[in-house]
Amino acid sequence: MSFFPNVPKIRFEGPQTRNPFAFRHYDADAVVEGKTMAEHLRFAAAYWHCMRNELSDPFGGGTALMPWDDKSSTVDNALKRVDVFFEFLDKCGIDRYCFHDRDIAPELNNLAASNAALEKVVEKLGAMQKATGKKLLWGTACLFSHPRYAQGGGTSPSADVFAYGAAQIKAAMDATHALGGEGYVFWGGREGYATLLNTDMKRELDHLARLLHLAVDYKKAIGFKGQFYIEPKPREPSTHQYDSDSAACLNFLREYNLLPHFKLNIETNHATLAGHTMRHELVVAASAGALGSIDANRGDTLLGWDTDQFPTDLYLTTEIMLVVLGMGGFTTGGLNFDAKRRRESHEPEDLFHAHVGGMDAFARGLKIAAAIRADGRFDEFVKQRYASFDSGLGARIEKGEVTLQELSEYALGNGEPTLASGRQEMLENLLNEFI
Ligand code: XLS
Ligand code: NI
Ligand code: NI
Repeated sequence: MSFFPNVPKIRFEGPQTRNPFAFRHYDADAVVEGKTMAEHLRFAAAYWHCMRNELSDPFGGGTALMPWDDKSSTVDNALKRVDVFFEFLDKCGIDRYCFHDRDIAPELNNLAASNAALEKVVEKLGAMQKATGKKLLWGTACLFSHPRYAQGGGTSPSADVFAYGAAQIKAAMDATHALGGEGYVFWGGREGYATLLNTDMKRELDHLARLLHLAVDYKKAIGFKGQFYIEPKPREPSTHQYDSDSAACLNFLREYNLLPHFKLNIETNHATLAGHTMRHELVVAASAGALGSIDANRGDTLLGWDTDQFPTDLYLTTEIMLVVLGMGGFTTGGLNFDAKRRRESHEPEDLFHAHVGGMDAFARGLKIAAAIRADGRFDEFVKQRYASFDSGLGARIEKGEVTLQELSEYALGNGEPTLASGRQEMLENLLNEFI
Protein backbone atom coordinates (compact mmCIF):
# COMPACT_ATOMS: atom_id res chain seq x y z
CA MET A 1 0.00 0.00 0.00
CA SER A 2 1.28 3.45 -0.93
CA PHE A 3 0.65 6.65 1.00
CA PHE A 4 1.90 8.77 -1.90
CA PRO A 5 0.31 7.05 -4.90
CA ASN A 6 0.80 10.08 -7.15
CA VAL A 7 4.52 10.32 -6.53
CA PRO A 8 7.05 8.11 -8.33
CA LYS A 9 10.52 7.37 -7.04
CA ILE A 10 12.50 10.55 -7.68
CA ARG A 11 15.44 10.02 -10.02
CA PHE A 12 18.15 12.12 -11.59
CA GLU A 13 17.06 13.18 -15.07
CA GLY A 14 19.39 16.13 -15.68
CA PRO A 15 18.77 19.86 -16.16
CA GLN A 16 16.69 19.45 -19.33
CA THR A 17 13.86 17.49 -17.75
CA ARG A 18 10.37 18.94 -17.43
CA ASN A 19 9.40 16.40 -14.79
CA PRO A 20 8.78 18.09 -11.43
CA PHE A 21 9.36 14.73 -9.69
CA ALA A 22 12.97 14.46 -10.86
CA PHE A 23 16.36 15.78 -9.85
CA ARG A 24 18.01 18.16 -12.25
CA HIS A 25 21.33 18.34 -10.41
CA TYR A 26 21.35 15.88 -7.53
CA ASP A 27 22.88 12.73 -8.95
CA ALA A 28 23.60 10.68 -5.82
CA ASP A 29 26.44 8.66 -7.33
CA ALA A 30 28.11 11.44 -9.33
CA VAL A 31 31.61 12.12 -8.04
CA VAL A 32 32.75 15.60 -7.00
CA GLU A 33 36.19 16.15 -5.45
CA GLY A 34 36.65 12.41 -5.03
CA LYS A 35 33.39 11.62 -3.20
CA THR A 36 29.85 11.01 -4.39
CA MET A 37 27.25 13.72 -4.02
CA ALA A 38 25.41 11.53 -1.52
CA GLU A 39 28.56 11.23 0.59
CA HIS A 40 29.20 14.97 0.51
CA LEU A 41 25.68 16.14 1.20
CA ARG A 42 24.44 13.54 3.67
CA PHE A 43 20.83 14.73 3.42
CA ALA A 44 18.43 14.14 6.27
CA ALA A 45 14.69 14.75 6.64
CA ALA A 46 13.14 16.17 9.82
CA TYR A 47 10.45 13.95 11.28
CA TRP A 48 8.75 16.90 12.96
CA HIS A 49 8.26 18.94 9.81
CA CYS A 50 7.47 16.01 7.50
CA MET A 51 5.16 14.02 9.74
CA ARG A 52 3.93 16.31 12.50
CA ASN A 53 3.80 19.83 11.15
CA GLU A 54 0.19 20.66 10.35
CA LEU A 55 1.22 23.99 8.83
CA SER A 56 -0.63 26.28 11.20
CA ASP A 57 0.33 29.89 11.83
CA PRO A 58 -0.64 32.34 14.62
CA PHE A 59 -3.77 33.28 12.67
CA GLY A 60 -5.08 29.93 11.60
CA GLY A 61 -4.98 26.20 12.13
CA GLY A 62 -3.23 23.53 10.19
CA THR A 63 -3.86 22.97 6.51
CA ALA A 64 -1.66 19.94 5.80
CA LEU A 65 -3.50 16.93 4.43
CA MET A 66 -2.35 13.77 6.19
CA PRO A 67 -4.92 11.16 5.24
CA TRP A 68 -2.92 8.44 7.03
CA ASP A 69 -3.08 10.22 10.39
CA ASP A 70 -6.14 9.75 12.63
CA LYS A 71 -4.95 12.64 14.87
CA SER A 72 -5.04 10.42 17.95
CA SER A 73 -2.21 10.43 20.50
CA THR A 74 -1.89 6.68 20.29
CA VAL A 75 1.03 4.37 19.69
CA ASP A 76 -0.83 2.82 16.75
CA ASN A 77 -1.09 6.16 15.01
CA ALA A 78 2.58 6.82 15.73
CA LEU A 79 3.56 3.44 14.30
CA LYS A 80 1.59 4.11 11.13
CA ARG A 81 3.45 7.38 10.59
CA VAL A 82 6.71 5.43 10.52
CA ASP A 83 5.55 3.57 7.41
CA VAL A 84 4.55 6.81 5.75
CA PHE A 85 7.85 8.46 6.62
CA PHE A 86 9.95 5.61 5.29
CA GLU A 87 8.02 5.59 2.02
CA PHE A 88 8.75 9.29 1.78
CA LEU A 89 12.49 8.78 2.47
CA ASP A 90 12.69 6.00 -0.06
CA LYS A 91 10.91 7.87 -2.85
CA CYS A 92 12.96 11.00 -2.21
CA GLY A 93 16.27 9.17 -2.03
CA ILE A 94 17.07 10.63 1.40
CA ASP A 95 19.25 8.30 3.47
CA ARG A 96 19.01 9.91 6.91
CA TYR A 97 16.52 11.44 9.30
CA CYS A 98 16.29 13.34 12.60
CA PHE A 99 13.62 13.37 15.31
CA HIS A 100 12.50 14.70 18.67
CA ASP A 101 11.20 12.09 21.12
CA ARG A 102 7.72 13.62 20.99
CA ASP A 103 7.59 13.67 17.18
CA ILE A 104 7.92 9.96 16.86
CA ALA A 105 5.88 8.90 19.91
CA PRO A 106 3.02 10.48 21.86
CA GLU A 107 3.38 12.08 25.26
CA LEU A 108 0.98 10.09 27.43
CA ASN A 109 -0.46 10.53 30.94
CA ASN A 110 2.77 9.99 32.80
CA LEU A 111 6.47 9.68 32.12
CA ALA A 112 6.57 5.89 32.40
CA ALA A 113 3.81 5.54 29.81
CA SER A 114 5.50 8.06 27.50
CA ASN A 115 8.81 6.19 27.81
CA ALA A 116 7.10 2.91 27.00
CA ALA A 117 5.44 4.43 23.93
CA LEU A 118 8.80 5.78 22.80
CA GLU A 119 10.39 2.36 23.12
CA LYS A 120 7.68 0.79 21.00
CA VAL A 121 8.13 3.27 18.18
CA VAL A 122 11.92 3.02 18.40
CA GLU A 123 11.62 -0.72 17.93
CA LYS A 124 9.72 -0.16 14.70
CA LEU A 125 12.10 2.55 13.52
CA GLY A 126 14.98 0.15 14.13
CA ALA A 127 13.29 -2.55 12.08
CA MET A 128 12.60 -0.11 9.24
CA GLN A 129 16.20 1.15 9.31
CA LYS A 130 17.40 -2.40 9.07
CA ALA A 131 15.07 -3.21 6.18
CA THR A 132 15.93 -0.08 4.18
CA GLY A 133 19.47 0.93 5.16
CA LYS A 134 18.28 4.39 6.27
CA LYS A 135 20.18 5.95 9.17
CA LEU A 136 19.51 8.25 12.07
CA LEU A 137 21.56 11.46 11.71
CA TRP A 138 20.55 12.67 15.16
CA GLY A 139 17.90 12.46 17.81
CA THR A 140 16.84 15.01 20.40
CA ALA A 141 14.36 15.58 23.22
CA CYS A 142 11.60 18.15 23.06
CA LEU A 143 11.97 20.28 26.18
CA PHE A 144 9.89 23.15 24.90
CA SER A 145 6.35 22.18 23.85
CA HIS A 146 4.75 20.88 27.02
CA PRO A 147 3.47 23.56 29.45
CA ARG A 148 5.79 22.21 32.17
CA TYR A 149 8.67 23.73 30.18
CA ALA A 150 7.07 27.17 29.91
CA GLN A 151 9.87 28.58 32.08
CA GLY A 152 12.64 26.46 30.66
CA GLY A 153 13.92 22.89 30.80
CA GLY A 154 17.49 22.88 32.07
CA THR A 155 17.06 26.52 33.04
CA SER A 156 13.68 26.16 34.72
CA PRO A 157 13.46 27.66 38.23
CA SER A 158 11.89 24.34 39.30
CA ALA A 159 14.23 21.49 40.22
CA ASP A 160 11.38 19.05 39.49
CA VAL A 161 11.09 20.34 35.94
CA PHE A 162 14.88 20.06 35.59
CA ALA A 163 14.63 16.42 36.67
CA TYR A 164 11.76 15.74 34.26
CA GLY A 165 13.76 17.24 31.41
CA ALA A 166 16.79 15.17 32.38
CA ALA A 167 14.64 12.04 32.35
CA GLN A 168 13.38 12.90 28.89
CA ILE A 169 16.94 13.46 27.66
CA LYS A 170 17.99 10.10 29.10
CA ALA A 171 15.19 8.32 27.26
CA ALA A 172 15.88 10.18 24.01
CA MET A 173 19.60 9.36 24.27
CA ASP A 174 18.71 5.71 24.85
CA ALA A 175 16.51 5.82 21.75
CA THR A 176 19.21 7.50 19.66
CA HIS A 177 21.79 5.00 20.86
CA ALA A 178 19.50 2.04 20.11
CA LEU A 179 19.01 3.36 16.57
CA GLY A 180 22.73 3.82 15.95
CA GLY A 181 22.34 7.62 15.77
CA GLU A 182 25.38 9.47 14.47
CA GLY A 183 24.65 12.42 16.73
CA TYR A 184 22.46 13.94 19.41
CA VAL A 185 21.28 17.57 19.40
CA PHE A 186 20.48 19.97 22.21
CA TRP A 187 18.44 22.88 20.98
CA GLY A 188 17.62 25.07 23.98
CA GLY A 189 14.08 25.86 22.95
CA ARG A 190 13.10 27.52 26.21
CA GLU A 191 16.59 27.85 27.62
CA GLY A 192 16.51 31.60 27.88
CA TYR A 193 14.41 34.24 29.57
CA ALA A 194 11.81 36.91 28.95
CA THR A 195 12.65 39.35 31.75
CA LEU A 196 15.48 39.78 34.24
CA LEU A 197 12.90 40.95 36.80
CA ASN A 198 12.37 37.27 37.63
CA THR A 199 15.59 35.65 36.41
CA ASP A 200 18.89 34.66 37.99
CA MET A 201 20.91 34.39 34.79
CA LYS A 202 24.10 33.04 36.32
CA ARG A 203 22.24 30.29 38.12
CA GLU A 204 20.31 29.32 34.99
CA LEU A 205 23.52 29.07 32.96
CA ASP A 206 25.13 26.96 35.68
CA HIS A 207 22.11 24.65 35.61
CA LEU A 208 22.19 24.33 31.83
CA ALA A 209 25.86 23.40 31.95
CA ARG A 210 25.14 20.89 34.71
CA LEU A 211 22.49 19.25 32.55
CA LEU A 212 24.89 18.97 29.62
CA HIS A 213 27.61 17.50 31.86
CA LEU A 214 25.10 14.94 33.12
CA ALA A 215 24.40 14.01 29.51
CA VAL A 216 28.13 13.69 28.79
CA ASP A 217 28.48 11.36 31.78
CA TYR A 218 25.50 9.30 30.69
CA LYS A 219 26.85 9.08 27.17
CA LYS A 220 30.01 7.50 28.53
CA ALA A 221 28.04 5.21 30.81
CA ILE A 222 26.01 3.71 27.97
CA GLY A 223 28.83 3.75 25.42
CA PHE A 224 27.04 6.04 22.99
CA LYS A 225 29.61 7.13 20.39
CA GLY A 226 27.54 9.71 18.50
CA GLN A 227 28.53 13.37 18.40
CA PHE A 228 26.82 15.86 20.74
CA TYR A 229 25.77 19.17 19.22
CA ILE A 230 24.19 22.33 20.49
CA GLU A 231 22.11 24.37 18.09
CA PRO A 232 22.36 28.16 18.36
CA LYS A 233 19.29 30.38 18.05
CA PRO A 234 18.99 33.95 19.33
CA ARG A 235 15.26 34.27 20.10
CA GLU A 236 11.87 32.69 19.55
CA PRO A 237 10.42 31.29 21.66
CA SER A 238 12.40 33.06 24.42
CA THR A 239 13.15 36.75 24.12
CA HIS A 240 16.78 36.05 24.98
CA GLN A 241 18.11 32.57 24.34
CA TYR A 242 21.36 31.61 26.00
CA ASP A 243 22.67 29.79 22.91
CA SER A 244 22.16 32.89 20.79
CA ASP A 245 24.77 32.37 18.08
CA SER A 246 27.93 30.39 17.31
CA ALA A 247 30.17 32.72 19.28
CA ALA A 248 27.90 32.66 22.34
CA CYS A 249 27.68 28.86 22.21
CA LEU A 250 31.44 28.46 21.93
CA ASN A 251 31.96 30.81 24.86
CA PHE A 252 29.44 28.91 26.97
CA LEU A 253 30.97 25.55 26.09
CA ARG A 254 34.49 26.79 26.89
CA GLU A 255 33.46 28.45 30.13
CA TYR A 256 31.94 25.22 31.41
CA ASN A 257 34.60 22.83 30.04
CA LEU A 258 32.16 21.31 27.59
CA LEU A 259 33.87 22.17 24.31
CA PRO A 260 35.71 18.82 24.01
CA HIS A 261 32.33 17.07 24.05
CA PHE A 262 30.29 19.25 21.71
CA LYS A 263 30.14 20.64 18.21
CA LEU A 264 27.56 23.00 16.77
CA ASN A 265 24.54 22.25 14.62
CA ILE A 266 24.00 25.46 12.72
CA GLU A 267 20.73 26.50 11.12
CA THR A 268 20.42 29.15 8.41
CA ASN A 269 17.28 30.80 9.72
CA HIS A 270 18.78 31.01 13.22
CA ALA A 271 21.90 32.66 11.82
CA THR A 272 19.84 35.31 10.08
CA LEU A 273 17.68 35.89 13.18
CA ALA A 274 20.95 36.52 15.03
CA GLY A 275 21.82 39.22 12.49
CA HIS A 276 24.52 37.13 10.83
CA THR A 277 24.91 35.41 7.51
CA MET A 278 24.93 31.62 7.52
CA ARG A 279 28.47 31.69 6.19
CA HIS A 280 29.56 33.83 9.15
CA GLU A 281 28.09 31.40 11.65
CA LEU A 282 29.64 28.42 9.87
CA VAL A 283 33.07 30.04 9.68
CA VAL A 284 32.98 31.00 13.37
CA ALA A 285 32.26 27.37 14.26
CA ALA A 286 34.67 25.85 11.74
CA SER A 287 37.47 28.14 12.92
CA ALA A 288 37.08 26.63 16.38
CA GLY A 289 37.04 23.10 14.92
CA ALA A 290 33.45 22.84 16.10
CA LEU A 291 31.32 22.80 12.97
CA GLY A 292 29.40 19.56 13.26
CA SER A 293 26.15 19.58 11.32
CA ILE A 294 23.74 21.85 9.49
CA ASP A 295 20.01 22.47 9.69
CA ALA A 296 19.34 23.44 6.10
CA ASN A 297 16.60 26.00 5.60
CA ARG A 298 16.26 29.74 5.08
CA GLY A 299 14.30 32.65 6.46
CA ASP A 300 12.31 35.37 4.79
CA THR A 301 14.02 38.75 4.89
CA LEU A 302 10.63 40.45 4.96
CA LEU A 303 9.40 38.48 7.99
CA GLY A 304 11.09 38.54 11.36
CA TRP A 305 10.63 34.97 12.54
CA ASP A 306 11.85 31.43 12.01
CA THR A 307 9.94 30.69 8.81
CA ASP A 308 11.93 27.49 8.18
CA GLN A 309 11.61 27.67 4.41
CA PHE A 310 13.27 25.24 2.09
CA PRO A 311 16.64 26.45 0.82
CA THR A 312 16.60 27.33 -2.88
CA ASP A 313 19.07 30.22 -3.05
CA LEU A 314 22.21 29.17 -4.93
CA TYR A 315 24.37 31.83 -3.30
CA LEU A 316 23.39 30.39 0.08
CA THR A 317 23.99 26.76 -0.83
CA THR A 318 27.29 27.64 -2.55
CA GLU A 319 28.54 29.51 0.52
CA ILE A 320 27.54 26.65 2.79
CA MET A 321 29.28 24.07 0.61
CA LEU A 322 32.41 26.21 0.38
CA VAL A 323 32.72 26.03 4.17
CA VAL A 324 31.85 22.32 4.30
CA LEU A 325 34.38 21.42 1.58
CA GLY A 326 36.88 23.75 3.22
CA MET A 327 36.78 21.78 6.46
CA GLY A 328 37.19 18.50 4.59
CA GLY A 329 33.52 17.54 4.60
CA PHE A 330 31.10 16.30 7.24
CA THR A 331 32.14 13.51 9.56
CA THR A 332 29.13 12.75 11.76
CA GLY A 333 27.00 15.64 10.50
CA GLY A 334 24.91 16.27 7.43
CA LEU A 335 22.34 18.56 5.84
CA ASN A 336 19.11 18.16 7.75
CA PHE A 337 16.15 19.88 6.10
CA ASP A 338 14.76 21.59 9.18
CA ALA A 339 12.22 23.13 6.85
CA LYS A 340 8.51 23.13 6.29
CA ARG A 341 6.25 23.79 3.39
CA ARG A 342 4.31 27.04 3.20
CA ARG A 343 0.79 26.88 4.61
CA GLU A 344 -0.57 27.05 1.06
CA SER A 345 1.33 23.90 0.05
CA HIS A 346 -0.90 21.52 1.93
CA GLU A 347 -0.92 18.44 -0.30
CA PRO A 348 1.26 15.43 0.54
CA GLU A 349 3.11 15.69 -2.77
CA ASP A 350 4.30 19.19 -1.81
CA LEU A 351 6.61 17.45 0.67
CA PHE A 352 8.41 16.02 -2.34
CA HIS A 353 8.58 19.23 -4.35
CA ALA A 354 10.05 20.92 -1.28
CA HIS A 355 12.77 18.37 -0.66
CA VAL A 356 13.60 17.89 -4.34
CA GLY A 357 14.17 21.64 -4.66
CA GLY A 358 16.37 21.75 -1.56
CA MET A 359 18.41 18.77 -2.65
CA ASP A 360 18.92 20.17 -6.15
CA ALA A 361 19.90 23.55 -4.73
CA PHE A 362 22.56 21.90 -2.57
CA ALA A 363 23.78 19.72 -5.43
CA ARG A 364 24.31 22.87 -7.49
CA GLY A 365 25.91 24.59 -4.51
CA LEU A 366 28.29 21.65 -4.21
CA LYS A 367 29.20 21.73 -7.91
CA ILE A 368 29.67 25.49 -7.87
CA ALA A 369 31.77 25.38 -4.70
CA ALA A 370 33.96 22.65 -6.18
CA ALA A 371 34.42 24.71 -9.36
CA ILE A 372 35.40 27.77 -7.29
CA ARG A 373 37.95 25.70 -5.39
CA ALA A 374 39.37 24.17 -8.58
CA ASP A 375 39.66 27.61 -10.16
CA GLY A 376 41.61 28.89 -7.17
CA ARG A 377 41.25 32.63 -7.77
CA PHE A 378 39.43 33.33 -4.49
CA ASP A 379 41.94 31.34 -2.48
CA GLU A 380 44.79 33.06 -4.23
CA PHE A 381 43.31 36.50 -3.64
CA VAL A 382 42.81 35.90 0.08
CA LYS A 383 46.26 34.37 0.39
CA GLN A 384 47.87 37.37 -1.31
CA ARG A 385 45.88 39.77 0.83
CA TYR A 386 47.72 38.55 3.95
CA ALA A 387 51.08 38.03 2.22
CA SER A 388 52.77 40.65 4.40
CA PHE A 389 52.49 38.13 7.24
CA ASP A 390 54.23 35.39 5.25
CA SER A 391 57.77 36.67 5.68
CA GLY A 392 59.83 39.32 7.41
CA LEU A 393 58.17 41.37 10.11
CA GLY A 394 54.71 39.85 9.58
CA ALA A 395 55.98 36.30 10.00
CA ARG A 396 57.76 37.33 13.19
CA ILE A 397 54.51 38.89 14.49
CA GLU A 398 52.64 35.66 13.83
CA LYS A 399 55.33 33.65 15.58
CA GLY A 400 55.15 35.91 18.62
CA GLU A 401 58.75 37.00 18.21
CA VAL A 402 58.35 40.77 18.45
CA THR A 403 57.49 43.14 21.31
CA LEU A 404 55.33 46.23 21.28
CA GLN A 405 58.53 48.26 21.74
CA GLU A 406 60.08 46.76 18.57
CA LEU A 407 56.91 47.36 16.58
CA SER A 408 56.88 50.96 17.70
CA GLU A 409 60.47 51.42 16.53
CA TYR A 410 59.64 49.74 13.22
CA ALA A 411 56.56 51.92 12.64
CA LEU A 412 58.47 55.10 13.50
CA GLY A 413 61.07 54.28 10.86
CA ASN A 414 58.69 52.86 8.25
CA GLY A 415 56.42 55.86 7.67
CA GLU A 416 52.78 55.71 6.54
CA PRO A 417 51.76 52.19 5.40
CA THR A 418 50.25 51.68 1.95
CA LEU A 419 47.15 49.51 1.77
CA ALA A 420 45.96 47.42 -1.20
CA SER A 421 42.28 47.46 -2.24
CA GLY A 422 39.99 44.81 -0.78
CA ARG A 423 38.36 44.52 -4.25
CA GLN A 424 34.94 43.58 -2.90
CA GLU A 425 33.10 44.35 -6.13
CA MET A 426 35.63 42.54 -8.28
CA LEU A 427 35.21 39.48 -6.07
CA GLU A 428 31.41 39.71 -6.19
CA ASN A 429 31.69 39.73 -9.98
CA LEU A 430 33.98 36.74 -9.77
CA LEU A 431 31.44 34.84 -7.67
CA ASN A 432 28.82 35.53 -10.34
CA GLU A 433 31.08 33.90 -12.93
CA PHE A 434 30.37 30.61 -11.16
CA ILE A 435 26.73 30.88 -10.12
C1 XLS B 1 13.82 25.22 16.14
C2 XLS B 1 14.93 24.30 15.98
C3 XLS B 1 14.61 22.84 16.23
C4 XLS B 1 15.86 22.04 16.40
C5 XLS B 1 15.66 20.73 17.06
O1 XLS B 1 13.85 26.36 15.75
O2 XLS B 1 15.49 24.48 14.72
O3 XLS B 1 13.84 22.34 15.20
O4 XLS B 1 16.52 21.84 15.20
O5 XLS B 1 15.11 20.84 18.31
NI1 NI C 1 16.90 23.27 13.80
NI1 NI D 1 14.69 26.55 13.64
